This record gives sequence, structure tokens and C-alpha cells, in this order.
Amino acid sequence: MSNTPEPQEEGTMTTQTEPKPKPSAKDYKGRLKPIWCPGCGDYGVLSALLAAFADLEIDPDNLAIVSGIGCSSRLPGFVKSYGFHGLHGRALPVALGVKLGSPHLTVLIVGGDGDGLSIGAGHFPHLARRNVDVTYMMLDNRIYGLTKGQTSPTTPHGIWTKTSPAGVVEFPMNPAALALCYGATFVARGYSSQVKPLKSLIMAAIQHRGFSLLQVLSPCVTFGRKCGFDAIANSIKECPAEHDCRDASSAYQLATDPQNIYSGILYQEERPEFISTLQAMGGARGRELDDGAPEIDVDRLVDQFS
Ligand SMILES: Cc1ncc(C[n+]2csc(CCOP(=O)(O)OP(=O)(O)O)c2C)c(N)n1
Ligand code: SF4
Repeated sequence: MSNTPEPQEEGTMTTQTEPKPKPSAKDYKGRLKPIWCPGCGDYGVLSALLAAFADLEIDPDNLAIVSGIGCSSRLPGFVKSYGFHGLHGRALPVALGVKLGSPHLTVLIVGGDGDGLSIGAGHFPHLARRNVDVTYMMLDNRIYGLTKGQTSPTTPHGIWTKTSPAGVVEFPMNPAALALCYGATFVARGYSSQVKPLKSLIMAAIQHRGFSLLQVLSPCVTFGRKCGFDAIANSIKECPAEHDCRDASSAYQLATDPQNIYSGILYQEERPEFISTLQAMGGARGRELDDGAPEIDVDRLVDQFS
């Protein structure tokens, strides 16, 4: 048997295209190496995210990750995709702009509990109620990490922080419960140490057509040691198998359970997505991209205003 290919008759040559190999998580690694502290929960989140991109076979050219400012907000630099590391608390309006300009992109938002619930809190309800098709991953370490350990809106009541020397006076906000009240169509909770389940949640959130909030408990090992993460391994529980994630009131009960921190998909509903609704109403009628995805005609909009 010879390894030499058979000569082909003139005019009968067929061009065979090699099937593209399945991507792996490392194909999505960015050029920058993470500079988080050793043991930071955000490493687990990044691993789950890269694995989710690989399983979904997302083309990095069709992926945009938008963040604010904070340790967690550094994440876009560590991923091979379009990235925008912007202003503290302003990731959500930037992401809305990205999605409006290029609706064919998969748009992810990554930020901390401080970024999303302090300075940026005003944006969260509006993206949720509009049901903009973006995935918002709030990396909740219950503290301001980047600025070295001040109280955040999710810091537990009573604990000591640098800005609460006598213990935190306020009671913490609950991002999953807030998202439900704001009208989010997908609400889930994961944990950075449970990388495989987190990967599945990220995939489900990205595949959901509409606004997805994924709260990820992700400990700050340097400044958030007193924030109750030691107890998380015992108190985090998967949503009960009988939970119907279309039931908003049972989702709210699970999200606010005083004893257990329920993880998994708490709530999901189908509702028309913002940009396609806008386009159907003629508010953003535009040209089509090569792949048939609609694109807003920015030139036409600029003409209208000039
Ligand atoms: C407009 C503005 N205000 C305040 C700051 C200071 N600042 C930077 S990051 C941050 C909070 C960080 O906490 P969080 O958003 O929870 O992210 P983490 O670092 O914990 O991941 C603050 C207050 C800033 N950079 N810009
Ligand atoms: S300060 Fe905290 S949140 Fe920031 S990188 Fe270090 S461990 Fe992570």
C-alpha cells in the first residue's frame, strides 16, 4: 500500500475543507495573565467562563465583554474577545450601546457587587425591564476588593470592615431578589468554587434570549475573609428538583431564603427581547449583515440628527 495520493483526472479535482476542530477553553485565553491574588474566587469564574465559550463554540469575533472598574472588572483583559474595561458602575449602559450597534454580538457584562449595586445601581433595573439580550455576571465578593476592603452593598450586617469599625449597620442587598423584582427574564446564582455547575449556568444564561442576571459568589480571600464565605460550602444548596423556574414567587422565596443560599436557575421566562422588538416597531430598522443578522444603520441615525 502506498501513501502517495492517486493522481486526479483533469477537471475532477474536489476541494475538501477540513472540519474545524472543536475549540477548547485555552483557545479563549487572552494575551494578559490574570493578576488576581492567589486564591481569589475570580479564577474559578474565569475557568468556568472559558470552558462555557468552548462548549458553545462561540467565535471570539462575535463576542464582546464589557466591565466597569474593580478586581472582577479586570476580566475582559484575560479573554480572547472584544473587551471594554470602562468606568466604575457604567458597564451596563456601555453594553446596551454595544448590543444596539451590533445586535449579532454575544454581549457579556462582568463586574463586582460594588460596581453594580452602589455607583451603578441605577442601570440594573432598566436593562432588566427592557429585557436587553445580554448576560450580566455580578461577581459578588461582598466587599470592595480593588480599593482594599471597604463595605459594599452586599457586606453582611454587623461584620467589621475598614469603613465600618463598629460593624456594618445596614442590611445587605440581594442581587438575585432585586433582578426578579426588576423584571429580569433569567435569574441564576452560582459559586466560583463549583466550576462545572457554574459553567452550565453561564451557558444557560448566554443561550437565554433576553436579560440574564447571574450572581456568582466569588470570595475575596484578601479583604473579604470576614464576609461569611467560610460558611458558604455548608449553606450553598442546589435549587430543589421540584422547583418550577417559571414560578416567580417560588423563585423569590428561594432567592431570599434566610437559611440556605440556593444556587442554580431560580427563574426563567420567555418575553420579547428589546432590540428585536424595537426593530419590529420600525425604531431601529436597518441593513442586514452577511450572516442575515440585522444591524442598526448608524449612518441613517446620524443623518436624522444632523
Ligand atoms: C467613579 C469612581 N468612583 C470610585 C472609584 C473607586 N473604586 C474603584 S473599584 C471600587 C469598588 C470595587 O468593588 P467591586 O465593584 O465590588 O469590585 P471588586 O474589586 O470587589 O471585584 C471603587 C469604589 C472609581 N474607580 N471610580
Ligand atoms: S483583592 Fe480580593 S477580589 Fe481583588 S484580586 Fe485580591 S482576592 Fe480577588
